[in-house]
Amino acid sequence: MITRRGFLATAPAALAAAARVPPPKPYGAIPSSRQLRWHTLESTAFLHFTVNTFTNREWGLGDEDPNLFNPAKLDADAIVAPLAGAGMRGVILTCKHHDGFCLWPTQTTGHSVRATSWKGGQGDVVREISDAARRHGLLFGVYVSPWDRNHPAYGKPEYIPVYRQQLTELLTGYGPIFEVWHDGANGGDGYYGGAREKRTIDKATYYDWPRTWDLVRILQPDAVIFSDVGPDVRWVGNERGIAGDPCWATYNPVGSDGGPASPGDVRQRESPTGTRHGAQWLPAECDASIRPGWFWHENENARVKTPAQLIDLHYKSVGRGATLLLNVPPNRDGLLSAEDIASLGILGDYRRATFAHNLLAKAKASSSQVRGHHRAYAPANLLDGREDTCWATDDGATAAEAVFDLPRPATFNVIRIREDIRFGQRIDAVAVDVRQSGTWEQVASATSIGPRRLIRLAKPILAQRLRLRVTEASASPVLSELAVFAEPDIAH
Ligand code: FUL
Repeated sequence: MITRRGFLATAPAALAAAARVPPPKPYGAIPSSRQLRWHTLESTAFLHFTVNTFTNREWGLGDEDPNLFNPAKLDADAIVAPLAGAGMRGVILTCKHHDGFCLWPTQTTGHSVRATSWKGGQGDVVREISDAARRHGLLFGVYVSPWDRNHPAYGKPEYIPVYRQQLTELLTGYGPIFEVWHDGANGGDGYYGGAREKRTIDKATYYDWPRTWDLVRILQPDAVIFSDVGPDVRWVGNERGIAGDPCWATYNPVGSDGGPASPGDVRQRESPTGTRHGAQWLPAECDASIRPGWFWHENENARVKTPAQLIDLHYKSVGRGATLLLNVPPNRDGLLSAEDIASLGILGDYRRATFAHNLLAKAKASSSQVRGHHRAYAPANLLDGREDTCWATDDGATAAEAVFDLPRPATFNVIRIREDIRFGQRIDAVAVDVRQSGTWEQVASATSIGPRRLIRLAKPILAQRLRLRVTEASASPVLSELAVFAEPDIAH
């Protein structure tokens, strides 16, 4: 049925239901199933915790007395609960940072919790945090620094099996792991078993990364692997956690000298934006700390990011289609500090209050095109709250529009748009209009969409009729959501 506006009405009867219309062919690189799951997490938390917490350093030298590590009141539930409350869906712990101290009772070195008097040498921080994560519904991930400033063999071939053994222990002893984080910082001064010298490694060859990644695939096939260059998730290229605009999920990493890239050696200027039409699906992860440093320092208690700063960061990371990895470092007691908990609490309140209800959910949707006139591709699918249903056009379309009529006017100031990324990143630009006194007025526009784009308007808008326009696309558009929300006052 063609309506007065020339759009296809999407009432069930108006669209064919019987004959199957094949889905569009995926465009370019597409996400793996492990990446698809990771995209749905949106925000995750980082816990930087080790001897540095007790020495007031950011990078330990590797000569620290393990006994310095004594988080006497460690309470993993008290750490994880505020993260869950803030909307974090996973947590990654620094099981070993550059100083080499292992937070679990590893067999690979004596430089671990076993050498401490904390819990009589019987403690295991990885066990406590991973168990608590599961109790609170969060996935658990591991950061294991390749650079080890304690180990005598670091820089020599004998260290590589040690690193792989450490990974093996972590990936076999602590249940499902959702992400394995390989830091790019590598080589330099260290204690190295007493040698106290500078050891430089060839970043491209020393670790033989492909073999280590194969090991991760065997031990935890569902885990995504993070590094500057993936292979599943890329570093966003800055430690402020800010994604580029645009931020493409596709990427062709290039080394800092223009040659091949490797973890720790990437030309950072392209990391925030990725590469339009890049050969790999390699989405950005935005790591940032709630404090100036990655580790807890008493003198930074007054410099914890405010709720408004965290909310702004949410829009500049999650809102640009990346995943946020927000570091909230435990203190010397083994707890989160009150300042951090307070900011996280308001972030959680804000997220719940803002994103609970799509104000467009009850709108009537119509569109310029529906793929094969089939209801499986109707614009009403944008409103059903599901990421596995879509509005799609016929092949060859590079622009399209959908109109949404609400039963009564609604006020909103946040817009969320998602592509159905199972079909690749197809859209290059969109605009959103509202109908005001008989004319369409553009209120927002964006370039990259991918898994998600959040647009926060400068002021709330009252409207009963909205229009989403795909203004540029490299392949026929396939979208899974349009939602609008009203921010609560907490944000201001
Ligand atoms: C960097 C490290 O050197 C920092 O200490 C921190 O762990 C950060 C997340 O990654 O490369």
